[in-house]
Amino acid sequence: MTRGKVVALCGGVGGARLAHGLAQVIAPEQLTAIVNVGDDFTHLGMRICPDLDTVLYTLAGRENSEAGWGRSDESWAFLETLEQLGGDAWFRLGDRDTALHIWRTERLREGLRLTEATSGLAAAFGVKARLLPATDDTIATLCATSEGVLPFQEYFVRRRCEPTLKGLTYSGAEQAQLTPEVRTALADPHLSAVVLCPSNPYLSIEPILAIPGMREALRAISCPRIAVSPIIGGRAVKGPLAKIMSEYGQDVTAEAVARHYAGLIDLFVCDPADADFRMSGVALHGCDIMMRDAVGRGRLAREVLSLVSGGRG
Ligand code: FO1
Repeated sequence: MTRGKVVALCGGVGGARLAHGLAQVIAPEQLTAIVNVGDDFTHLGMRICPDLDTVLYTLAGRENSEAGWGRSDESWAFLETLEQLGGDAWFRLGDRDTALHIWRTERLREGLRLTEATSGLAAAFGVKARLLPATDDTIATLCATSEGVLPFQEYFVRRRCEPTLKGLTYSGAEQAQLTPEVRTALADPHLSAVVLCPSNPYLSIEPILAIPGMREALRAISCPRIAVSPIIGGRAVKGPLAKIMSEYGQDVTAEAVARHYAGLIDLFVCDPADADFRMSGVALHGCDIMMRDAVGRGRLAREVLSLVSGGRG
């Protein structure tokens, strides 16, 4: 197994699960997760960072694995009371999760960067892998839908992705800066692999790639850059990806995802049944990419990193 550094670009559930798998097969200190912030929003006066929190809880083994978000050992007295008061309860915030949002909001208000607040949370949860927001600046994914432009969480949670999606913009991405920690991680001389995790390419990975300098940084990397398909046999493993891709006019195929990453990857890992295409500069690797449990996460991570020892591509 590689002794070098591994950087994982991840978003929600799929990304968190593969990051968890990677942290099982290499030393957590070798792993850096660069996480999407386009889903973040301020709600009920709290700064909420769903993808950072999903990766944090999953790496800490504290995730709510049924829901795919939030944490285990949760209670709901806060939200029940808020609902009784007629407050906004559509975004399900558990009591313990809410304490994390309040703690983070206070740190940000005191002037800490999101990177620093996230590092404090990782330490509090005993997470040794490095957890980095892609930027400390604000990016807000906006969804142009048949019902007008909706902020991401309004589309995704409140409206349950029902409106037809016509377009996505990553508001603030052009002005956002990669953090020094992200630049350092991508330029690390001991970097042995970059993994684009099986998150939604449009919702979770694109808001990272849209930050100026990110694509150039990926292109300058000489170690293998490996993407894992979030689609198996024309069906998204999780979430609304299939719906989004078809509304986006894309084929709902692993091939369409691979082509979305053209120029940024050397290897594409997908189900053997989906490895029926050719793409110049990209080597396909067919294997079972379903992560059904913690063992499955480790197995896929081992499979992905086994491609690294073979060198690039
Ligand atoms: N997703 C939902 O579908 N419903 C929820 O009520 C919900 C609450 C929630 C609370 C905290 C958190 O960190 C995430 C939460 N999510 C919820 C997930 C989140 O909206 C999305 O899964 C991600 O933004 C997409 O990657």
